[in-house]
Amino acid sequence: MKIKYLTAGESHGPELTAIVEGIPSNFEVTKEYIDKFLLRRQKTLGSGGRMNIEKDQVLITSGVVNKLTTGGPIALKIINQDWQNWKDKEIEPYVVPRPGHADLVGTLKYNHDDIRLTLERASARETAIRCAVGAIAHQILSQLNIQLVGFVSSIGGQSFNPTNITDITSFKNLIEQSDVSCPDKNAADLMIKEIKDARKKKDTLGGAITCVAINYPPGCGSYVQFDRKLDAKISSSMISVQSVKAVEIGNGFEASKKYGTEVQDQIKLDNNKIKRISNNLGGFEGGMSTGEPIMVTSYLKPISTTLTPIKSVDLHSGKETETIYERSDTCAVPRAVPIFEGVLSLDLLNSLIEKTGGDSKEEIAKRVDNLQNYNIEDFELSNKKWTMGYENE
Ligand code: EPS
Repeated sequence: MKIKYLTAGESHGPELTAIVEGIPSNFEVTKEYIDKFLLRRQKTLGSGGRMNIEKDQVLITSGVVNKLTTGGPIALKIINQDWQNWKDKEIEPYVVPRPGHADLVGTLKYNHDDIRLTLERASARETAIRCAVGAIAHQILSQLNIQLVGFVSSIGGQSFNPTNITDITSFKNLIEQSDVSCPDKNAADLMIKEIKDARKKKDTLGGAITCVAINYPPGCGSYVQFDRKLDAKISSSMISVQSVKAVEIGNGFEASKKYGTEVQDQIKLDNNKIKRISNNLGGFEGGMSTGEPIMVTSYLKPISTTLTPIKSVDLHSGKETETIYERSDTCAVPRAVPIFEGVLSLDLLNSLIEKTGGDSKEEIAKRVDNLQNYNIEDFELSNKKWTMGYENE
């Protein structure tokens, strides 16, 4: 791993913090770019009261000087505005775990005296700082001519599955203008209705977010060892985002139901450029990027805090009971898009730097440009008979 990062902070504590290590020098990284990601993460449709309290903005206190990365560790923080409401508060005991949240197992595992000690750190509030870290990688990728965009591809039973994304800029504008981060107006209207219905029913909803990266060079990741497969690494990162229960690369779910001849992305030549007739495998073969658009969909379960009580047990009295409602979102999917863009950007940037080597933008950019422009003449096959010799036989 070239890029490493850690986050810290409790949901209702004073602040969230991150340290990011391994970012090369001389890339532009700005507060403005990161704050735009944070603003998108605060989208209101489907959100609960907390998003009216927070005004997330990043503070960059190390590793970026005069808007350029130095190559040193980057330190970030976001102040929790809600801390003002919590710092002198007498906190009610929290003894009934919400099924689906970390409450029950976390309290058991860490032998906490109150469930809140678990939920404070397990909370998806942590995604605010992860989103800020990811925005750095996203901004750097854009300087290497790699564009990455995420959108909502389903909410509840309503979905939107575009077949081909060519004009990523106009797509991006449509996503940003949509209340549910879905570029298709008809699908978006149906999704909005789903969220409103769920709220009326005092329930919550999940959905899916698809991220697409264009111009990502071939040959990042590797088939030679299980832990070097880039699609596997990405899947693990996506699952680590709160609420995610499944990850799909390309059209993975549909592909599992079809014939091989229908699924493989067949290869053709366009002058001396190698092209594919489809992208069902989402830009990956053998754990390596192919140069085709990277396509990753993350599936989020509905939020655990439901207005309608559900069965649980009181961990203090030891009796069966029902959950007690605390303020929460109905559906966090519309505002989660920049988190996934950021998390995917981090894996893509990391793997790219592993492939190119280099410590500065100047070293890396040249090598990336070469990789992005490969063609049939870059192969050096001898086309001669050979034997597979091992000296110890
Ligand atoms: C969350 C519960 C809610 C969400 C929170 C995630 O917070 P609160 O308990 O303060 O109402 O709003 O998400 C955020 C605070 C955020 O910034 O995304 C949970 O339990 O996971």
